[in-house]
Amino acid sequence: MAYKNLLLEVEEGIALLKINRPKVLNALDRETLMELQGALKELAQRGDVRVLIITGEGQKAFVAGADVAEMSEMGPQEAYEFSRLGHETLKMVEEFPCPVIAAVNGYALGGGLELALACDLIFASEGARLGLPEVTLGIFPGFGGTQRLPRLIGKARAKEVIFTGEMIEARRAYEMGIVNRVCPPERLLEEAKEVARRMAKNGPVALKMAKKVVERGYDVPLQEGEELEISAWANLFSTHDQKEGMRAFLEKRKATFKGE
Ligand code: DAK
Repeated sequence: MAYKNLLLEVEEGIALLKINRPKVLNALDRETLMELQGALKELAQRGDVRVLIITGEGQKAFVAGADVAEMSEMGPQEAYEFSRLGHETLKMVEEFPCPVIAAVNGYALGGGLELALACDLIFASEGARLGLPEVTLGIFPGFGGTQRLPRLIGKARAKEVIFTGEMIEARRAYEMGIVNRVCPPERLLEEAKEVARRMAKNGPVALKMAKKVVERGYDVPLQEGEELEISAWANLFSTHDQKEGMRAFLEKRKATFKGE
């Protein structure tokens, strides 16, 4: 399907999705969020996608936030609907049935950083700048930033980012544990694709279930998380891929996974 504000390609199981509004630094308006939902549904249904990479078009920005021009005119009802739309979209990213890598190629601000935080891994280019500047606009992060960032880096560090509203360099974001790795700008997409290809070789059902168990288990007491792990792990023994993966190891050959 063709999108107005997104560019989408799939090559050898790796989907590359670019937010494509470079004139406004890829700011997220309602139309783009709705298109994102459409693209995520399309990719999840295809069956041949093993890893998704999300990045921004152009040299300057991943996503510079929710579209301030559009938001500035909203009344409370529209703001409520916009908030729901944003939350639903990021939930779809978080629950996407394969690993998702954010390749942060420039500014990742506000809703843009919140989008990256909904991804499983964040790779950032050396010059990228990240932040949650919402308080400078008289609001606070509303697409999950107040929830996902403290869980990722702890309350004190998250509060520093949220309360100052200041941008941080990619290297500092790495030290804080927001970013998995920092790459030279010309290497960013290639490094994301290399890691994606390595993940894509593994059993798709195992990846999907591992992601689900990490996500669900993170927010529940340890014992409950362990129960989730036990049942999901045992269920894998009803799949073709578990049999194939273990047989291939014993027969000293490469496994051919089917995703079932
Ligand atoms: N929205 C709309 N347009 C934006 C934008 C944004 N977030 N960011 C940049 N642009 C536009 C600029 O207006 C400019 O447009 P023209 O003037 O050319 O028409 C163009 O992109 C280029 O930007 P600049 O000229 O400003 O470029 P600079 O290099 O000088 O500066 C910058 C880059 C990233 C430092 C600067 O653009 C900037 O500060 N942008 C705003 C960053 C920001 O505040 N982002 C956070 C937005 S608030 C909610 C949930 C979540 C949210 C909201 C509601 N609910 C619960 C309801 C999320 C909120 C946010 O994300």
